Amino acid sequence: MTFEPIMMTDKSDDEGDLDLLTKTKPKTQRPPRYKVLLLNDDYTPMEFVVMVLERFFGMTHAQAFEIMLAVHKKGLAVVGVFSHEIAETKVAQVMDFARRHQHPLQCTMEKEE
Ligand code: TYC
Repeated sequence: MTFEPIMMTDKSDDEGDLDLLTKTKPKTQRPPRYKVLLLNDDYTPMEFVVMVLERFFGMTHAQAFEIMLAVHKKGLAVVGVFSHEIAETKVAQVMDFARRHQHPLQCTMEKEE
């Protein structure tokens, strides 16, 4: 007794969903992340910026002082990366806190990559 190979010319017969499993690249969608940036200015007191970083970004005093100095020297720094909603909330909290204390401190967000 001999076995003849059967030529499959129509992938609709027994290949089924294997096509999807083997040939379709799974594109895992990750939600976009947003950098929150703090901008330097000439008037906002250093201690106020340190307080902002401690209060709204959960930094220790030493971390906050380091980042504040980086902003002061370089003009701006990323102070955190968050989902769109959290980033928006952080920016609003910082801007509102600065406005209430009459400091011109600016905080913005931008999409990562
Ligand atoms: N440049 C300010 C000063 O000399 C300090 C400062 C730091 C302001 C960081 C804003 O995001 C800032 N008083």
